[in-house]
Amino acid sequence: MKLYGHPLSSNTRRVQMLCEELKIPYEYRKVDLSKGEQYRPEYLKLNPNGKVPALDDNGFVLWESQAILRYLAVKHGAATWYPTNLKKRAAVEQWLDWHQSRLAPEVGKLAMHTLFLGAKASPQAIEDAKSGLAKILPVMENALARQPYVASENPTLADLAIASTMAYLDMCRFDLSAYPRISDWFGKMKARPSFKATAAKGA
Ligand SMILES: N[C@@H](CCC(=O)N[C@@H](CS)C(=O)NCC(=O)O)C(=O)O
Repeated sequence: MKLYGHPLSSNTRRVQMLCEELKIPYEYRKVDLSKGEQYRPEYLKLNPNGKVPALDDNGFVLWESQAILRYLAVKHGAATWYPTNLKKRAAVEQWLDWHQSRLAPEVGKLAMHTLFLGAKASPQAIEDAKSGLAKILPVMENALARQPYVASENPTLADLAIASTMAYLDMCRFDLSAYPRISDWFGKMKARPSFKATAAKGA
């Protein structure tokens, strides 16, 4: 199995985290985003969106990191990470959707303008992302009052997805102290070997 990704990509990282958790061996192929390799014709045949990650599982090609998470979890029978029980699975789906449609865009905007855009960064965009997060994060903070992980008593695909994105909040030195349950949860996720093993190296 080949995983095409980039070391600074949180979208790649969540797939790598699941592979670490489930001990799934894979060959890592770096797509150098800084050189525009994601737009090379041979890569666009794998992922026509020009984005990482992409998975090639013995000729079966899949893109969209959360679709890859679901595929690998089902393939490897990882029922604690992706429950088979209808309602338990629906709760994981809810948080995966929340992550992708609510959290990731705001964290992405904050990271882009804080870390990557240099002179083109917009202070207004940073403020907008922070006010977006001030509306979104309380939803997760309240959910963690009910159980220790977002969808369940144990970590699921949703926690991997959220933790991989929140790694960028740390890089942006975003203050999470107003959210004590998120801070505890994030501490537990960061302590997992899968998080440590997938920290950006050789970007
Ligand atoms: N929804 C996609 C997002 C993929 C994505 O945006 N990847 C970024 C890196 S984290 C990328 O490849 N950007 C390169 C570009 O836009 O040129 C997923 O979850 O896989």
